[in-house]
Amino acid sequence: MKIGIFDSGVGGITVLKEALTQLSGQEYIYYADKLNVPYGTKPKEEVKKYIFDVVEFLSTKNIDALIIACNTATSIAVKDLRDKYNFPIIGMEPAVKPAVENSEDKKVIVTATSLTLKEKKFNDLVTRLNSRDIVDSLPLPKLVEYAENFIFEEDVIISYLRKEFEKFNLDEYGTVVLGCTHFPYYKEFFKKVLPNTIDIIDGNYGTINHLKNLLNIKDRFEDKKKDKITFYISGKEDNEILVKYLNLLQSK
Ligand code: DGN
Repeated sequence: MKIGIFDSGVGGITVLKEALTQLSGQEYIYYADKLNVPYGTKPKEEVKKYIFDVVEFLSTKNIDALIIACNTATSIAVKDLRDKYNFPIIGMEPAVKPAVENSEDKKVIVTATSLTLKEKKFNDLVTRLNSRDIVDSLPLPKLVEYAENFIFEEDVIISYLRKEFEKFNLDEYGTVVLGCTHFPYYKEFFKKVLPNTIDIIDGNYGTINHLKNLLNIKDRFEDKKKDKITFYISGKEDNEILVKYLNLLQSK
C-alpha cells in the first residue's frame, strides 16, 4: 500500500517511525510543510489553505490512504478533507480517552499546540468523555520550535519543561498526554521533569494500529518485508534533513 503522511514539519516523522515499527513492507510518502511551520500558532483559515495544498499534492501520488500526522491539522481540516477526497484519511487526536481511563482518581494534563487546545474538536472530546473537571491543558509551542531547529540540549529542554509544569501541583495528576506529534522527540525529558507516578502517553501507537486494521496490513513480526520511503519538503531545506530525524528516533 502507498501511504501519504504529512505534518507541518518534522513532527510526523514520529508517526512514520511508529508505522515502520508496527507494519511490514509499505510504501510511504512523507511531506513536511517546513515552509509554513508552525501551524499551531497561526490563524485557522491560513493553516487550512496550507493543508489543502499539501493534500492535493499527495493525492497526485496515487496514495491508498493518508495520515494527517499533526493534531493541529486534524483539528481544523479532517472533516473537510474527508468530504473532498475518496481515500481513507486517518487523523491524530490527543489521547484523552486512554489517559482518563489510565488515571483512575487522578487528573490529566494534555500538552499540545495552542490551536489544538482551543479547537472545538478537542473541547468536544473532553465534554463527551465527561472529563472537564479532570483534564487540564498546557500549550508547549516552544517544543515545536526546538524540534524544527534540531535542538535537543538537555539543559534547554529541561528548563523549559520545568518552568511550564511549575504551574501544576503534580501530585494531583496521573497522566500527561503528548498531544502534538513533535513532542515524542522529547519523551525522555518529560520523564526527567515529571514524577515517576505520572504516565506519559501519545497517540502514535493507536493511530498506526487503526491504519493497520483499516487497510488489513501485516504486522512487522509476522512478515519482515522492506519498506520504501520518499520524502518531500516545502521551502529551502533539503529533504535529506528528514532522514536525520528518522535516524535520531531509530537510534533511541
Ligand atoms: N505536529 C503538529 C501537531 O501535532 O499538532 C504541530 C506542529 C505545529 O505546526 N505547530
